[in-house]
Amino acid sequence: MLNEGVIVALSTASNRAALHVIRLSGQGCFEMVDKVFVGRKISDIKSNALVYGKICSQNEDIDEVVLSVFKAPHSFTKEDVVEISCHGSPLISQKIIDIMIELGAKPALAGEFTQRAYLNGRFDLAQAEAVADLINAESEQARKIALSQLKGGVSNQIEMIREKLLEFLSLLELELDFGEEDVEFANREQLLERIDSAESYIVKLINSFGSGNAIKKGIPLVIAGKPNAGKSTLLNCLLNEERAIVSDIAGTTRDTIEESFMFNDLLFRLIDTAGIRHDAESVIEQMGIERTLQKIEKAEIVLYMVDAQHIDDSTDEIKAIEKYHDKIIWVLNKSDLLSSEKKIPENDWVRISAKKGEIESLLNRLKELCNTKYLSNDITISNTRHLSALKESLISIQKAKESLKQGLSGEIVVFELKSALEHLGSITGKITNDEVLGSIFSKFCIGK
Ligand SMILES: Nc1nc2c(ncn2[C@@H]2O[C@H](COP(=O)(O)OP(=O)(O)OP(=O)(O)O)[C@@H](O)[C@H]2O)c(=O)[nH]1
Ligand SMILES: [Mg+2]
Repeated sequence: MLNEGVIVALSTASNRAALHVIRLSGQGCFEMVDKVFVGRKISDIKSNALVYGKICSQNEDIDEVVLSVFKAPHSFTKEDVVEISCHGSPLISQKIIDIMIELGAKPALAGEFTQRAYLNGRFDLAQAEAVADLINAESEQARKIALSQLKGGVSNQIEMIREKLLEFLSLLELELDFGEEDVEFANREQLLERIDSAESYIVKLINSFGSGNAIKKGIPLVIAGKPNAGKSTLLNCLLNEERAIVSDIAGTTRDTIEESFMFNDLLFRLIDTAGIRHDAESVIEQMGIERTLQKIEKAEIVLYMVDAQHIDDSTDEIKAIEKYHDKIIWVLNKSDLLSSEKKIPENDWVRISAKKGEIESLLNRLKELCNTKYLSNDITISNTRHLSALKESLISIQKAKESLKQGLSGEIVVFELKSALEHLGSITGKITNDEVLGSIFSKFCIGK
């Protein structure tokens, strides 16, 4: 049975460390720990406190410990909670856990503490999911997004949209109740305005997923361009290590190389691609361009690189990818070899020398692009479950809107609105089921 009894788990990593923290939650955990704790009687403690003492079982001292005692409801789970900080030996912490299990505690399932916190109303489901995101955050920006979601950023937005729709729904239902008398309580124009506004909020949230998800998982940053342009040299320069093989033989990089790269508080998945070969045969050339296009399509940001001495040979490709201009940084490499007479296009090219490590202008441009693309203060979603629920609710809202416009029966509109509300409610957990909860919390680590 969920949410009942005392659960126990190691909340810190299990390898050797200065300390390990074992967490117990649930009614009766104080009495349970009291049986083996030599120090103050914790069931008598009035407020949240730290207590020093030792764990002793069957007349044998196990370890000196500090207990953090949290009285319900002033704890993470809103239940009585004890955290036992012992010496960080896997042997000691396991022994203490075993003792607690012998005394009647159950080993906690993955995410069970957070699940209890959710079930006890500590926060809603979207916030509970943010706890896992916060733990898994790999960059400063990912941490910020998770924290804002934990504080209720997404939840408040969803609630605001739900309220708009609920008011709308109640007006329509009232009308339906008086159906026989053919009254119209709700002004159709105003209803449409209201639904339009709900729709635009949902669309905005849906659109935020692209950047939110990229920030969470690592932003795909593709280095594309012709063989020998210096793509691998740039990769090495950005990573500050000789990761990719560099040579003056065109076609050195055969397979895509992918590495993590941290910059401007963001995590990137830096991808060095095989240069696009331009063969004499135009069909093959076309294929090359197609491949570049595919890579560019999938990327969030593209560093399109050209050897400054051969910029004139890249006209076709540049034309083909110009429509992706918003996510391309045009990079003119080998500027150290450029003679002063060489004419360079006026537009946005950043000039670098990857070989000499002169890439400041590129980094500045990348920073500018990231600041506009990823560092907004808008509410951002980053969870695929939220995305699909929002998409489903959008479909229903659009159907409701269409029915309203066509003057169809209020019942149809009501049906679609209820469906939209259900989908929105599933995000914050207003409407949910055990299966969904199981799948969400099983992704957490044990002890959280
Ligand atoms: N002078 C000069 N040479 C460079 C610069 N960047 C790269 N090179 C040289 O250009 C050659 C090709 O560099 P790579 O980094 O292997 O080029 P690539 O684009 O990865 O080539 P492929 O893997 O074949 O597609 C090497 O000999 C590099 O040393 C630069 O800024 N200045
Ligand atoms: Mg290469």
